[in-house]
Amino acid sequence: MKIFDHLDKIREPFKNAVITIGNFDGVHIGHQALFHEVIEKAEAIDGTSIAMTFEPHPIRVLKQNGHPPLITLYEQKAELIERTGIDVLICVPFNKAFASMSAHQFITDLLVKRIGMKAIVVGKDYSFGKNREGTIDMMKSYAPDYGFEVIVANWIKTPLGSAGRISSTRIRELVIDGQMTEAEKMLGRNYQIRGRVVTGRDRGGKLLGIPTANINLHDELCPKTGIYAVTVEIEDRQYNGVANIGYSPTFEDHEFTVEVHILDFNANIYGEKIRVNFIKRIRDEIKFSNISELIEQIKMDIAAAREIFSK
Ligand code: RBF
Ligand code: MG
Repeated sequence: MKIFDHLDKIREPFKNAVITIGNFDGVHIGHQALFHEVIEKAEAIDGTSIAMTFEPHPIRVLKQNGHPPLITLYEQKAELIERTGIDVLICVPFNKAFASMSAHQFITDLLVKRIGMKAIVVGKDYSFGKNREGTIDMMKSYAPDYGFEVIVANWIKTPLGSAGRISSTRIRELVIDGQMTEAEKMLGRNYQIRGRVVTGRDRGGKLLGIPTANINLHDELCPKTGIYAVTVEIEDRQYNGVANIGYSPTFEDHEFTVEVHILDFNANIYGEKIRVNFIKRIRDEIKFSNISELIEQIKMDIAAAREIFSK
């Protein structure tokens, strides 16, 4: 996949460009279906499949008071889009100037002239441009004169047993609620966080005999506090683990941490970038009256996780 991180880097229109446009936070199965329609159409017209997204996420630029944490930061989003088989990712640096572009200019100058759009794939609720004034009908009204086709994709069916339609908002709610199995169905993969291993309180290994790798999260969505069965990716290897997210209420410092104990592992990984995939929530955090009870419980968590992984 070729990535264009600035519009000026697009020197000439792409051959028979088929495009879809969105924030694609989460690259969930609904987004993936759009990408597959783009790829299919591109194949049919011997064209180029293109995804256009924005960085930073527009809500970060346009919202005055904070914004929801993201399911996928840019690096992971680009990786996931690449995995779908899309030829080109156009990542528009988003700022207020770009946001003020009219829907007309967006279609004619950017999509048609610069990119060479021959077809656009949109979801049923698609709107775009300044104040979301661009609609599917507007897009369709330009199509004959500017020589492109508008393909409105149907919603894909919600996975078995889950309610409502698939959306980034719904997935955020599920993750915040610790419903990782439900989130997994809509993402088409496990929810993942990434971070560098930082120095913790140096208590897990020394005091409890259960060392943990602590990671700092930035803009990423954090699952509900509690204990989880996870897998951990370090460079090209994957391990099983148990994660604890929360305040370790047994202790007095009440510091929020995201930490993972990696099973059957004892290398020093300070400073390394790791990825943690959430498989299943095991329980809430508990305030224990003494450390040996905490250790006993963590040993049971490890056994519970091993049971989950053996399935
Ligand atoms: N700390 C608590 O105070 N209560 C808990 O229920 C708790 N559960 C944990 C479960 C696992 C699997 C792990 C790895 C840690 C847990 N901790 C808990 C955090 C523990 O206190 C922490 O790792 C050490 O204090 C090191 O900072
Ligand atoms: Mg630790």
